[in-house]
Amino acid sequence: FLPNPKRVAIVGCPFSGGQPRPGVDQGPIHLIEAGLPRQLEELGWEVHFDGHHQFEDISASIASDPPIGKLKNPRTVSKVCEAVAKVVGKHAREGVLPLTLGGDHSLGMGTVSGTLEQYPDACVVWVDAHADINTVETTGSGNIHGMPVAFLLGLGSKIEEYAWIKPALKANRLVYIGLRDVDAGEKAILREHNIKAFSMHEVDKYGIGKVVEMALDHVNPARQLPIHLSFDVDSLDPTVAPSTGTPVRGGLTFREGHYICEAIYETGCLVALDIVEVNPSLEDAASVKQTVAIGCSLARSALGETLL
Ligand code: NNH
Ligand code: MN
Ligand code: MN
Ligand code: MN
Repeated sequence: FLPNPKRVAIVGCPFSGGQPRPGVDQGPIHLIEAGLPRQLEELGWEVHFDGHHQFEDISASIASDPPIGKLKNPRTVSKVCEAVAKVVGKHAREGVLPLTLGGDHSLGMGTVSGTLEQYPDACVVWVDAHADINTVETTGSGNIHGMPVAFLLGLGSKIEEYAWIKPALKANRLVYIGLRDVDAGEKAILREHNIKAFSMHEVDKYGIGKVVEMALDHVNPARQLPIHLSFDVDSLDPTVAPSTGTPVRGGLTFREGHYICEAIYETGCLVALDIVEVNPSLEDAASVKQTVAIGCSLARSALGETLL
């Protein structure tokens, strides 16, 4: 499925409305300024990047976007994600691999929707400390970046503003790696729908090589289905990627994170990639630089770096 010639379109999404901490909207700007487009060119990719996505006036939108139930900024998140789904879908249709740079992880409902439009049988590997599967009913925070997977699966009661999402993702085409901070309501959903998850406990027990193999055996047994990799940098240990909104200790090492990306590239099935939740306004300058550099190197690994 990897495009031939190797063409990647960077979809920069300066958006933070799915969570409360300002600054995550600057993530994509820092990743680009750190030289990601040129780094990917050096790997042999033809890189399309025509500037960061311009959403209609987000601050105006958020100012007139009262909660729906518990959900915060619900209309704004929906509009932004619908626009992202269109852009990602268009790139996928044209045979260009979309690399979405967040921004917060609510964007995942847009990116995965876009992928599934072109590749209805795609599977999703969600690398995260969190399951992001709260429904309208279970969310405690009301932050929509904790909910995109529920929308993609069509779980929870429907809200009109999100009617554009066709819940095309099947529970058996989804797998998690890196979980360690999962809400009680989310655990019940994972159990009820038999969703495969490799938490840090399994990473410790089996090692990352075996975990990725088992994860792919579950969602993509013959390695013939397209793969969407949605990588939340908070899956990494906070000592590795400190500048993120909801760090949780006990996370993936530098190599474990990169190994996941390399192993998925190696399948030849990658069709879309998200790197999200880099927040350059958190922690000191050295931490920001380190986290931005890791965002870039994860993208490079997923696009073929370090394999000999
Ligand atoms: N589960 C919590 C919530 O629903 C935290 C989600 N935070 C994340 N997810 N950063 O990746 O708000
Ligand atoms: Mn383009
Ligand atoms: Mn996430
Ligand atoms: Mn997370």
